[in-house]
Amino acid sequence: MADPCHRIRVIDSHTAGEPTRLVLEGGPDLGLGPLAERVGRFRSQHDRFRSAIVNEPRGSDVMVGALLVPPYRADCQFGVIFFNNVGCLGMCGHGTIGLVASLAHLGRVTPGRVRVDTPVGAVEAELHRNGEVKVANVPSYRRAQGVIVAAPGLGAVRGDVAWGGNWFFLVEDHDQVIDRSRLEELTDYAWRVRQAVNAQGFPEVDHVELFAPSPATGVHSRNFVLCPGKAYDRSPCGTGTSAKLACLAADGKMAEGEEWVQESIIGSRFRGTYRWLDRAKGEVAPTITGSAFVNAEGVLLLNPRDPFCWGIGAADGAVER
Ligand code: PYC
Repeated sequence: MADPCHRIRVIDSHTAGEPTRLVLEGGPDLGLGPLAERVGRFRSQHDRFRSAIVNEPRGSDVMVGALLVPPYRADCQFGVIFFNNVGCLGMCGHGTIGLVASLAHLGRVTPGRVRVDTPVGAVEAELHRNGEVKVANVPSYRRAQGVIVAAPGLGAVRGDVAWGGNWFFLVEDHDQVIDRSRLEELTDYAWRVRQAVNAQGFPEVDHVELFAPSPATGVHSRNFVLCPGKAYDRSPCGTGTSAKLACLAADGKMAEGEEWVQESIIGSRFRGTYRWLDRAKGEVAPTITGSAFVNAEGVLLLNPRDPFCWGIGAADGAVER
């Protein structure tokens, strides 16, 4: 009997604890236009594919997918579309580090620079000989400072709205203890804050970041980052750290070229720097440095007879080829 399964070649990695599943072969054909257009097609025509890759039973809420595609920008060597359990991401810092580590594992990149096209702009990654990856992220900026929202059950919460490749609401001023033993409480708090931010004029904000000092020497801050699908980021979040750097720069709290060590809720770390692109607009060019480790190479099978072929909760139907 002919094998009815559609096969998808993937490579899994984690960056500072946060997983990335890179789709190498078997993904949908999205054409060759700009990635901002291709991600639109991915969203509207291939959402079941997204769900099949990252959702249960093959994945989990925390899994971030990365679809490797040909770049559109002539100066890029690779293109990528990032996605999670509920939709697509603009950029993904931990995912880009995972992408480069995975490509290095496959022998497709060597130490040095590589440019990657994404739906929100080109990023440049530098693979170091020790395996670390430094990502020069898209221009980042603060859109609104000291926004006060009335979060259900919490009262007034103040934070900044900033872009780092995704939209963030960054909260420093809160009564939460940022500790791994409090994941449920932190998730509940951040989710309520997100609801209020969305309801009060910032519908595009889908990530909430809570900050606190870290007890660790040499670490500037610890964060808890709640992602759009209610999973928390195990890494310090590359795009979230970029948004943080933009706020620090705008507040004059960190100098150009200085290093910021951002710790995640599980204790993993990214190092960040920035340089000014446009002081008047508050626009900075952030860099994020971290490490990723490949932990699986595999082939996913999409079996049309499997009632959960497209992931639990996804629409069922024929396998897309
Ligand atoms: O590292 O940018 C990031 C990221 C976004 C969502 C999860 N990780």
